[in-house]
Amino acid sequence: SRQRLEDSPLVEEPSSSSLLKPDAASIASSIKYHAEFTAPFSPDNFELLKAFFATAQSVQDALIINWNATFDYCEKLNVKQAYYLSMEFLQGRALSNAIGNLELTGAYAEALSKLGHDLENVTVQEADAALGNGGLGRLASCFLDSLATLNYPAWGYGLRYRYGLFKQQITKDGQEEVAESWLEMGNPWEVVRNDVSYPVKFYGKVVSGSDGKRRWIGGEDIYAVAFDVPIPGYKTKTTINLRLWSTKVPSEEFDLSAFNAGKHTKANEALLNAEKICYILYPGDESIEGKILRLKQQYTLCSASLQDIIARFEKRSGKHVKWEEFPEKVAVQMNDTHPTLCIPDLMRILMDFKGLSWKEAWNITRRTVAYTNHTVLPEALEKWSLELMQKLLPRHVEIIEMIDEELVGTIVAECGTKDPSLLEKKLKEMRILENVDLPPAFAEIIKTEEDPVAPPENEPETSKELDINLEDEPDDVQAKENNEELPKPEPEPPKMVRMANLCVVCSHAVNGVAEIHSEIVKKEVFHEFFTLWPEKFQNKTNGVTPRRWIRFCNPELSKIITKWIGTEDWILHTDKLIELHKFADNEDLQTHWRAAKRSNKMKVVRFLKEKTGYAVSPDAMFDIQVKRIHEYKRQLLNILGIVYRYKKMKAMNPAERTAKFVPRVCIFGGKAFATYVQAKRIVKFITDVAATINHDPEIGDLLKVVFVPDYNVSVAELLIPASELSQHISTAGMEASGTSNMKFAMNGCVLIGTLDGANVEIRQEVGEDNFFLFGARAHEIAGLRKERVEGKFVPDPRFEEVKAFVRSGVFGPYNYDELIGSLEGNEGFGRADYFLVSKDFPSYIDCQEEVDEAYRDQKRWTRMSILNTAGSCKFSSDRTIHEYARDIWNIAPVELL
Ligand code: GPQ
Repeated sequence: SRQRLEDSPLVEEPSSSSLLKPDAASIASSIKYHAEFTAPFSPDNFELLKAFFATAQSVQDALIINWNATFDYCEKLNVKQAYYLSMEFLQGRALSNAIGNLELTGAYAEALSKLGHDLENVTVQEADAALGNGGLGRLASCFLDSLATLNYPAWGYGLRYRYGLFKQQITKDGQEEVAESWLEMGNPWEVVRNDVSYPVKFYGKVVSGSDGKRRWIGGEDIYAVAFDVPIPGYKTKTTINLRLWSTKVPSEEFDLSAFNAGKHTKANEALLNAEKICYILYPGDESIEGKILRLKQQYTLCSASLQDIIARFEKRSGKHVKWEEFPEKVAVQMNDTHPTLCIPDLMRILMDFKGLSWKEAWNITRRTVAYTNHTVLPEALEKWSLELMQKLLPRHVEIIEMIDEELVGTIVAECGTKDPSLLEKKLKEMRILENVDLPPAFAEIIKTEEDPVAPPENEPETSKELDINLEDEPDDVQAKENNEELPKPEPEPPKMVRMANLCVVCSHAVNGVAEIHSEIVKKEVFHEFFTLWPEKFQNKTNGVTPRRWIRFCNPELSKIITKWIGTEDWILHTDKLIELHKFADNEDLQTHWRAAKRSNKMKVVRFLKEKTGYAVSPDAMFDIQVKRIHEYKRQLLNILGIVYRYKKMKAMNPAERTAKFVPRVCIFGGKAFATYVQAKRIVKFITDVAATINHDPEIGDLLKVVFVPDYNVSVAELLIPASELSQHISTAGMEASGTSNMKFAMNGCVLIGTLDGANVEIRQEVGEDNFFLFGARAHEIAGLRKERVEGKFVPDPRFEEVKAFVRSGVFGPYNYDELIGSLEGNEGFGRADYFLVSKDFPSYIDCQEEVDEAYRDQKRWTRMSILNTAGSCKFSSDRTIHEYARDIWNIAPVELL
């Protein structure tokens, strides 16, 4: 049910001027105005960077008008609103997206040309907003675009990191990281709200007040300040808010007397301490580093966002706040476990400040929050040291302990005590606290012969170690001294808080991000919880916004699609793309389709030349793998496949070679987590293989390998439209979903992949004939690993041949022992090929032969390409967002007219 503006007597007619679209002349004068008055550059030049800022400011004016109107409207209607809490938003550039969504691209191009500038040259001046690591952050950004486009009352909440994801440089040693400072020149898209700021407390202690209420006092207080980024929807006035928090201290904290006494550093201590919380995006892509700063970041996001949400709820409630109605006005979505602290924090605020009972607070919290899981990698399931958390957030730990105790009660009640080992197993798997004694009330009932939890004999005194952590500066010397002095008792297993368990227990909905992933979540990762509460578990297959990922990044293909479908409605209703199906063999369409691809390839040819110096042929097949570098994503399988191909080529004469192989440009891109040594070796190996092959005169254009430095959203927007084959080749069961696979399919790219993540659904939608499938299935993986470890696996001779070839030193003097060794045995560098590269290698290279064969028949290939676009309609984030709104948030669109 759509609530429309005209239904509401409270809202005045919007002024007619805001309904009119500005023409090129008025845009040009607005740009000129901003060039003179607001662009942060001296008046004596109107160069490109200044043109960008002035243009962005003029767009921002329009966005703010719509932002205000959307805000006022939601305020007046007081509808239920969804809040997407995420530690990452990978927004990329905003200018071309904003003018595209406002349908002003043509007018802006004309206005700029009047001022002597070219729109495209201006848009590339913008630095990517890289407040995210990869898929998880980009998903959050696609969701914002869909929420605004579909007129849902929703906001995003995140942190305003001063330094986004590092810039990657490729040198002779592989990857090097350089700090990225996207705010250096200023950010035209944000509005600082100095009046919207909240205190956030750390450390201190909890005491009981005379009223019996718990009070968290002392410690250090910092302030979170709101920076609002307007997010425009496509073809709608709705402009939602991405509220990013920055941290500071109030000016009275500045120690003036210390400064006057010449102690300048001391005077600034508090400020620095607060500000450093938002210095850097934590590079935590699917790995968890137990760092205090990260926990401070997470709590800042949760605490500030909840205070803001609650303040809004109270304001909109008027005089009589009914807390039981909170879940009817507010839905909080936790993007993975990073914002889990909003659970105990909401409980805390409701009980300690709003006077609610435990039971009332619990019911409200449960009905409000929901959790999305994005990974099944065990090392990525967040855990925090209980002790550390106790120091930093003592009141929250009390609440978490209570929730854990109630959970133990539920498990005991459900399972009974007749089968102690079953009960024990369930408790071990499900409890929020790990390696912590059972609450006293249960210790007696469940006492078994071999209680795995040791009784609390002496207080584990690790405060020394803790202090080191808290200070963020490990004092190795001191720690060593300590160790030497102490006798060596069995170390107690560390007490931990399992954030995912806390999320599952307290959320009313838990979802995975692709069908196969959601099944693994139910059957494996949270199996016991699923047995207890099957109704909580859902699937929400990811999606990507067709605005950024087809319409704006691939205008040429978009034009063709619009022409053949007969309308541009597909941008909002991607199911219309299915109509392309019936033209898949049409020669006229095929010709235009191939021409668009070629023109996109030409842009990449120029880009690669500029960035890497390599000249590649646009006539070769563009074969691309771009994503974070991770062993489970198996860039190593891809590059070893290329090495195999190269070795075969070298053994042939030129005529045989050209007859056998389709010319390919194999493109890689992606960042490795700075301390992930194996991932960095993979980058180095790829660049070494590239250097050898690209300089081999015998090979020429038949095979080129390029590692694109500093892969980011903007680079993706360039590469994806030019891609013909794209690789999504993770070990089955390990990639939760993947989202670039969806973008590639939309852009008429054929996928080679395993049955993993969203590949499974993509293959279903585009048709088995239009997807190159290979590799072991998810249910086989455990058995295959066991076989490997037991030494029963016999590798394919072609794999042995490739390894020997690498070891022979063809790719340079660098020692690849660790890299290649990880694919073998169990000793030395041997890691028994945990990701099963050797197992899938033969089926992968066989499959690559099929790819060559298909590509040789360009009609067949173009048909496959068209059918990929036609079959990609399910993967619009509009579909995903409608499902979240309906099944989890229970919110309805409100459209401003
Ligand atoms: N993902 Cl847990 C990330 O990008 N970072 C993370 O920290 C976690 C997950 C990805 C995941 O690997 C992909 O398979 C998904 O498509 C993506 O999240 C969005 O769900």
